[in-house]
Formats: sequence, C-alpha cells, structure tokens
Amino acid sequence: MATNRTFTMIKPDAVSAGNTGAITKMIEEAGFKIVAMKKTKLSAEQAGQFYAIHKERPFYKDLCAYMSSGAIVPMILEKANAVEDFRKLIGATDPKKAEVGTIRNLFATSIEANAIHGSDSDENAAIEGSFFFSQFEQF
Ligand code: YYY
Ligand code: MG
Repeated sequence: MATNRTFTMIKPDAVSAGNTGAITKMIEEAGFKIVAMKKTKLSAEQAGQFYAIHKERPFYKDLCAYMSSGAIVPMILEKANAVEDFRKLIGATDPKKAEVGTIRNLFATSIEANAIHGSDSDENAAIEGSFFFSQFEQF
C-alpha cells in the first residue's frame, strides 16, 4: 500500500543561490505538509552513503563531491500519493527535459546541480527520511 510520505532535500546549488524559500513555497502550495525540516551539510562520505545505490555509476564521485560542497535542506513531506506527486512537482533529472513550471525546470542549473531530490519509492522515502531525522524530529 502506498504511504503518504516522501523525502526531499534542497541541494547545494539551490540553497547557495538563495532559492530555499521559493522552493519551499512551491512545495507547500502544491499541498505537501512539512513533517520535518533542517539545514545541514553532508561530508563526502555521508553523501556517498546516501547515494550508495549509484556507487557503480560514472557520475558517482562527482555527485558525492557536489552534494557535500555546501549546505542542504532535507525535509520529510506528507500528502496523499506523496512519492509520485512529488516526482511530478520536481520534474525530470535532467533540467533540459524537465517540464515547464517544475522545480528543476525553474531552479536547476545542470543534470548534477539539479536543485532538489525526491524519493523514487515509498521504501526509499522511509530509508532516506530516517537517514536525516529521528522519530522525535517528525511532527
Ligand atoms: O532520482 P533523480 O535525482 O531524478 O535521479 P537519479 O537517477 O536517482 O540520480 C541521482 C542524482 O545523480 C541526480 O539527481 C543527479 C545525479 N546524476 C548525474 O549527475 N548525472 C547523471 N547522468 C545522472 C544523475
Ligand atoms: Mg533517484
């Protein structure tokens, strides 16, 4: 059964460009409730753990360096059909292919610096949420 939660993080390019507020506003206006949120920074090793599924991919090393290059804003979000609806709101991985009006279309600068993460399944949403937040940080 689909759960009603997903996990996201605003990535270093969007945080350093000052787009945290605009992106968070789009998320809330799309009907997602913020269950947990903070500003933090990953080490390259922690970024590697988070993206371990991509370990064998050619972009992995650059991705880990990029994801640990600056502050990020991770969040747990709640809404009916959260995972699927949130992937629609952020758009395709490559911003050149992201639909007009999606977060990546508006804020991403490249396929790597693509502004925001969105979980791809209920199972990964739960794993990724608990990577950043304890049960006492979820409201
Ligand atoms: O889920 P999503 O973020 O849309 O894409 P993934 O295929 O899971 O890749 C994770 C992450 O890796 C992506 O957001 C940017 C980066 N990446 C890259 O730098 N170059 C690629 N060719 C593919 C992905
Ligand atoms: Mg993914």
